[in-house]
Amino acid sequence: MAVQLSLGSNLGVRRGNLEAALARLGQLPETTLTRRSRVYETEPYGMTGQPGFLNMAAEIETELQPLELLDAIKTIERRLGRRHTERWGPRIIDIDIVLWDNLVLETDTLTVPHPDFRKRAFVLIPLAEIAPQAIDPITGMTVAQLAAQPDLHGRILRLESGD
Ligand code: A4P
Ligand code: MG
Repeated sequence: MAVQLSLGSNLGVRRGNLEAALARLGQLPETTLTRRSRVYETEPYGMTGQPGFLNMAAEIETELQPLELLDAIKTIERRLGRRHTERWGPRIIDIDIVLWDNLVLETDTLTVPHPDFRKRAFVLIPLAEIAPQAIDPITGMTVAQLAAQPDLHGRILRLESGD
């Protein structure tokens, strides 16, 4: 199954954190990293006064079940040194599951599609680079259409140019 992910970092060697996360995602069982977007500097959203974010999108092909992938993602986040953080606060690495084919899932620990992705430029613009035709099963809109909305939060500042 093709699964689209959003990655973000605003602490430490941000570019290195993203690369390390991608490498570990590609090493998961029954999983291949199939696409990755460019890396963008983005405006922090949700909590002001925190360091700027680097964001990117990736696509994997996986046979894992959704909760298995979520567990694996949390392990990767911990291994990369992420500690408990405030909601919306600074983090070494954040990996969110954005879309999982046409799956709609709501459990205590996992909501797919990601509940807030439709309003986030820092998720949609990178994702539109690698999966513009992916469809949000809730609204029926494509990623390209969602990314073209005028009132998105967490806007793109520029392409990343080294930490
Ligand atoms: N969870 C539920 N659904 C999902 C999903 N689809 N993917 C649960 C991943 N996790 C999901 O996440 C909290 C819990 O959400 C997880 O334990 C999982 O069971 P977390 O990553 O531990 O905590 P968080 O990231 O602080 O919370 P949250 O709500 O995910 O934060 P957001 O909404 O991701 O916001 N600004 C810019 N420019 N770029 C950013 O990347 N990121 C945030 C984080 C704020 N502002 C930002 C950025
Ligand atoms: Mg998260």
